[in-house]
Amino acid sequence: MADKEYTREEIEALAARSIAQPLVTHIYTADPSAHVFEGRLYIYPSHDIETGAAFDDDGGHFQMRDYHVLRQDSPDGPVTDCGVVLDVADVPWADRQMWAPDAATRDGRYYFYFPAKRADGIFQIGVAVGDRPEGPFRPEPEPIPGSYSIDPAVFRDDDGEHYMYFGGLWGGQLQKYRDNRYDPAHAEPAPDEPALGPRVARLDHGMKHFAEAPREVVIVDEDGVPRRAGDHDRRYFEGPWMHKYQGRYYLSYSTGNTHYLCYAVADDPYGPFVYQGRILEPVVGWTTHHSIVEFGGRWWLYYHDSVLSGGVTHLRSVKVTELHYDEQGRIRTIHPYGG
Ligand code: FUB
Repeated sequence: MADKEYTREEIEALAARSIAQPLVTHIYTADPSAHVFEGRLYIYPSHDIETGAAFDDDGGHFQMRDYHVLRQDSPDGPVTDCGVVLDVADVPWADRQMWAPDAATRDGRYYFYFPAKRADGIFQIGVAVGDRPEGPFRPEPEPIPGSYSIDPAVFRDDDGEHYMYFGGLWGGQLQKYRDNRYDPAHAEPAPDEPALGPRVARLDHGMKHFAEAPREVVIVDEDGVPRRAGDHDRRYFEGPWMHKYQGRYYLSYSTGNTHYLCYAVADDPYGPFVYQGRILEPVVGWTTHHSIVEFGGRWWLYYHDSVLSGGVTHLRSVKVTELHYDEQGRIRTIHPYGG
């Protein structure tokens, strides 16, 4: 998971060819979860920092400590940094590594969901509550019971029910779970075995608990065969996002070590999801992570890359670009540096 080295000339060329610019440059931001609340765009990102932590395959160099919220009146308009909305020091159960968050609203309250490591090094997902989309958020004293791993993404269906999709491999620890139980001896399945999928659980109406045990989401090919664990170009790795387009459920995600954003479609929020293709080709930096939101009758991809930091994987910047569908509802692949 070490950085790819770029020369200054290479980075300058990539910056010049970039299809979008960082939303903000006074801080590093990543893993953007964008929502329309009260008619405006609110973006809930990770807040990347440099701590000097050593690189490792478990993402030990991602040592984020707090969260900011960004706001826009339109995707191509100015960005307001609403400031710090939650700090690890204020979360009784969390010790470190505040990774990719998300937010949702119900009955006039706002719920901020975030993964963090407990003192024993195990990731769980917490929730903090506020009265405004820009926070501040007051954390619950304990993580969400039954939650594990990273990258919560909360989707509101048309009937008002909310579903949390979550999970990430390697540093995200998803490979250590089977049937919602942790065993440090578990690893990724063998290459010819079915790949691990993200997990989904419906939230209860209080928004602080699962209403059911998390289920594993299956991604299949057009013949209904589950993706294999060795299919690194297409198997799920981390960063789930759910949106609905023309009545169908679109699950998008990162393939991790092959650096693609891909998607799969289903008729049910639990799946199975049929693999469709790529949304975004690789960006500068090891990770790729996104959200998809409709605003003003158009669709937008919020994503990140590491161009601003000169290619430093754990110092990323959120960007936004328009996303297009063809007549069959297929998403057209985006090339972040043109071409
Ligand atoms: O930002 C830390 C981690 O990197 C996220 O949780 C992953 O999705 C990846 O973007």
